[in-house]
Amino acid sequence: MVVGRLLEAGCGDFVVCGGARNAGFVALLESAEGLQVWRHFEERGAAFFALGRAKDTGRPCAVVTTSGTAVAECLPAVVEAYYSGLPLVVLSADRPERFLGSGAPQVIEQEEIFGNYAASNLDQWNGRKPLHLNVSLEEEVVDCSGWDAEVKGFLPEKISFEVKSLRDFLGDGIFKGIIAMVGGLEPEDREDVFYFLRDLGIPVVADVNSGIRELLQDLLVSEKSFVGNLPGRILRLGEVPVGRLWRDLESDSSTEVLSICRNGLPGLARESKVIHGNVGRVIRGLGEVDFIGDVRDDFPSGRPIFSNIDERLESFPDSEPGLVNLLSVYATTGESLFIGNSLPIREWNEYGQRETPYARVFANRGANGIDGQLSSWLGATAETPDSWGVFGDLTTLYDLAAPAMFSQVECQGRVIVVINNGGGQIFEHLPRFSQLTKNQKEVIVQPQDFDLKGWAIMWDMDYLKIENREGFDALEAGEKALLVELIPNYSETAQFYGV
Ligand SMILES: Cc1ncc(C[n+]2csc(CCOP(=O)(O)OP(=O)(O)O)c2C)c(N)n1
Repeated sequence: MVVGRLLEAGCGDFVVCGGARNAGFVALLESAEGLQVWRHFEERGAAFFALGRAKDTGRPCAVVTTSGTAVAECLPAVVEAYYSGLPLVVLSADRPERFLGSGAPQVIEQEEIFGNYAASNLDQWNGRKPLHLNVSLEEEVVDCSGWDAEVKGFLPEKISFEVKSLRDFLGDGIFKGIIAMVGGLEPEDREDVFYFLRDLGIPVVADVNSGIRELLQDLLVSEKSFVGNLPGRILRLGEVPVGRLWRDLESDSSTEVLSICRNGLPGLARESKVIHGNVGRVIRGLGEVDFIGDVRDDFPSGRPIFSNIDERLESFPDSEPGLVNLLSVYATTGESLFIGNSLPIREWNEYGQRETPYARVFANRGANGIDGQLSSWLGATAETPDSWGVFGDLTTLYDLAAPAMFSQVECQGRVIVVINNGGGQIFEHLPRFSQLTKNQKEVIVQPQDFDLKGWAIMWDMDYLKIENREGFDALEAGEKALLVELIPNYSETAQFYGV
């Protein structure tokens, strides 16, 4: 029986969506003890929630759907899981084979619907990408009596990797002209990466979702130090870095790049090298490196750029970067932090505080979507009190039903911050944006002026609107989730960015 086989593969976490075709699965899962079963009414959010569970636990989590478009709703989360190398499972109920191609209600081509993005054979699944199990079922009552659910350990296939290219890349131990760029890291890789970089002593551009940005203090440089002055070699560790510098590498192939990452993808369309493996294991595999020479004389000190940023933050405290900076200080009090895509993660990297590490940090950087962000956050922090999530306004509008999970997840001290800057303001930063017509700009930015208070009432959240620095004084999380609508001062933001 397929559910039993999933338990053997280490999957004990299920997000079950309603439907008649999958009623047998529902009955079975609801009757079992020792399983973690969540309920949701919409599959897109449920699949992202399951993705978040897999991020949190490092183990597979399955979303269970009925037949028809319900299965198709899981595609965005499956794609995200694929690029993040996460074991998201879709268990879909299908109508019996004789219905295929008939056009009968809720009958679609479900087999292999996720194409390359998901494995479909449990026996050959390596536990490092999504898995889709599609099961034809009659609508029948399932007898669950005497079922003893036992979840086994999760043993993803070990990726074998080589470290020679890393050794060659580091060369003779004089690390002149090398910098490290650290993208999102799995929690288990963080310690190895931190000590490795500290020993190497090379400059580091680190994203907040690396989880070690604030620990690297002395080595940390702003990526702006490299504008028009690209380093000779870049060692990328973890997910694809968020900032501009990585994108600039695309058009300049004089910088040699070596990536060490879990999905084995270069993250660049031009020539570069990749080691496919768990970053921590690859680094450990390198063993001792002879550290000779001193890189400091070549060190592009980040200090002038950081102090220039700090000055501007002080001059424009109610600008979007100013408020994000203050928010980043408040968020250190939380047990976990999820940072949404678009400007939130970029602004946090550039303007977030750099002194105090966050207990746990998450982001969805596999495919950089703005969809399913709140659901992923709730899944990743379902059991964590004092969880902070920070999202853009369009990102939030995309996932308005996510709080349907509030009744099942930990809400004590939960703070959801929506940076409501009236649309997709990231596009204002595009180089060509100013040349567009007013209409073209509106189509791209999708300006909106919704007041999110109504949304807070709908899902029974506490609500606080913050429009300036002083507004933070009233920020106090309680038993219920707190929605903070953060509204940056438009003209200060424009001045901050020198527009
Ligand atoms: C699913 C999806 N659709 C579209 C995009 C393209 N996109 C990137 S950022 C963005 C706007 C995000 O707006 P908002 O959430 O308000 O954040 P802000 O840019 O203001 O920080 C869009 C539409 C995407 N990344 N993912």
